[in-house]
Amino acid sequence: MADNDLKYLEEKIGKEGFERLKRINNPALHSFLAKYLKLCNPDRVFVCADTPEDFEYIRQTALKNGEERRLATPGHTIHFDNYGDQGRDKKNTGILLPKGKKLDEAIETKDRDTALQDIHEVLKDIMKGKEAFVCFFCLGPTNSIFSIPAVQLTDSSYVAHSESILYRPGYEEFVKQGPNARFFKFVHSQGELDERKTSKNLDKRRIYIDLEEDIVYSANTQYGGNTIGLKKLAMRLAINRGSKEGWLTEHMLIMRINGPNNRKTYFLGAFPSLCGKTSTALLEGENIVGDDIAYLRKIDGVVRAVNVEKGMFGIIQGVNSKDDKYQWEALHTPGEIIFSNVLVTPEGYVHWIGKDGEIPERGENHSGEWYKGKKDANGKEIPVSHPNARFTIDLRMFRNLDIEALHDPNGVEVGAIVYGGRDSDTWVPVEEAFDWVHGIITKGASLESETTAATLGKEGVREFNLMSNLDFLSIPISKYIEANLKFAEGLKRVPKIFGVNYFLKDKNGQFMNEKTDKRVWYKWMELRVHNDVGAIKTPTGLIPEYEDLKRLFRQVLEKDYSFEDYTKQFTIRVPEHLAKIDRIVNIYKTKVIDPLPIIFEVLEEQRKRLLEYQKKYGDYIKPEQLR
Ligand code: SPV
Ligand code: MN
Repeated sequence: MADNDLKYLEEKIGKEGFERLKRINNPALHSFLAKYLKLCNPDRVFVCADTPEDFEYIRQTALKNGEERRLATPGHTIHFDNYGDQGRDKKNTGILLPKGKKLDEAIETKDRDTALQDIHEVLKDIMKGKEAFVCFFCLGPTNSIFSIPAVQLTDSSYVAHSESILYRPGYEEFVKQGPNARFFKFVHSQGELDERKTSKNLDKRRIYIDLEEDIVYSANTQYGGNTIGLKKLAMRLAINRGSKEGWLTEHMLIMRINGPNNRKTYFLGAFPSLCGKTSTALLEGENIVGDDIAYLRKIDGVVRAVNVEKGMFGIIQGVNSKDDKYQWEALHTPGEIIFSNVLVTPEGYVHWIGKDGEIPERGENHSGEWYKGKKDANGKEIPVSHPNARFTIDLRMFRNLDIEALHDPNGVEVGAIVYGGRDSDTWVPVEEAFDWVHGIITKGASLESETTAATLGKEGVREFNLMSNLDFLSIPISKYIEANLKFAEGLKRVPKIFGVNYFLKDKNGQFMNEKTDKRVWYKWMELRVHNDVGAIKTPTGLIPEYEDLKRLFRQVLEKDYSFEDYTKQFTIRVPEHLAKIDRIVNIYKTKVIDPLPIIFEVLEEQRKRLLEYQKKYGDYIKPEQLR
């Protein structure tokens, strides 16, 4: 069998590429590649061994075949996805479930046998006439307990290019690990393309995750969230693997908050898409380590985390020179950046929703030729860029990258974990949980968010999204929560847990905070991690004292923070909290298989506290009433 695979690969790939594969002593890898090259049947195969020439070849191919086009700024390119392929396709993304296994209803699944047959039919000869790329990456730092090698087979030079920006090269890691590599595998084809070089057969879009073989299949789509195998597709495989081995895969940013006297405290943050995650990771005055996915392990009694990636697939909507200094600067620097689904002007510059300056009169965007006032087939005005338009960039292009932390094989010690969603009316801007269990249950496992453009479907609907990880779960919800709860057992230092809310609105529907206010919340949390400031106990957690915030607003933002603003923002909204508990309890009772009793216990304790306080202080409790 192994000999046959090698023989086939040699014939199909040619000498140079084959020699590269042979250097990796791993029959399972060879047999995987032989199987899927046979099935997809490309005309040519390029094997990437991570030399500078290899990466240049991928970049040039993306330009040559029109998946990307050059922009005016050197190194910048534009890629378009099909108008109907602008976000993660939840409906067609599924975990393959063998007969007899069950997952919660909120997790999209497909019958494994049927789906495998289906995807093999879809993939048959799908790469005919095309070139395939075989690329090797390492999830997490190389040479580390966190490292997971991964191989990508794709016929999209855009996908291969994006991954070379986003992930650490992994060819040498494969060579080093040889037969011991327990690697993830990704097969992707963009399928037939239209004249704009976007995937045409969206009706045959498939994203299937097979946990049994650690393979993800993706076909007839280009949007990064559906195709960049190492991102959200690998995340499902990693959640499954981690759950068996006692470590966690989280949809979390990693950042360094700089405390007093050069103290460095590392934070993790979980936010659903389009809820300020990237702008938090790039907070002015602090340092980014990662903006999307983290692996967490317990090492020597503390929680340590790594960024799975080395680049960013960031949302560009709303990025402006005032609120997003580092992003603004990086996006205007020559260097390797792939913009996707933004407007390109005839001069080769880009524009997006919420960018500084005038909206250009015309150009080309995700809808094709675009002019101000253009409407779609349903008469809806098409904005200058898609709300989920993105940019792909190496983190090195950010001035505030903590590069040592990024590549530390041992990761960083986690001081705090922050959960936040798009919540117009319930949570205060920042609140500390009483302890780990209270935080995991009332913050993480109770996370809700009003929907955004990052997934296809209606916007603005409040949805349950525990730990902002629901879309990526590959194990039962209860098992996932249990793994989170247990994670703190036996630790000598337990990270603090906080909830934040950047989206609180007043009665008139206006946001109550400026975007930059979050800089203050993080400085406050940093001080709390080290017990440097006090806090006010409320029925739902611990909130800041006015004097501390007032001082921090002055120090960080040079702003006066009024007692009136503080009171409005930090008023405990009892009826909204009670309604939230009702919603969450109902979800766990009706939608979750075998819910953990501790969830109800902790939520009921919180309800009891809220009712007691309500009796004493009324529906809306001002912080000063609790001091
Ligand atoms: C997100 O939507 O959470 C992202 C982008 O980070 S995607 O790759 O689409 O998941
Ligand atoms: Mn994400």
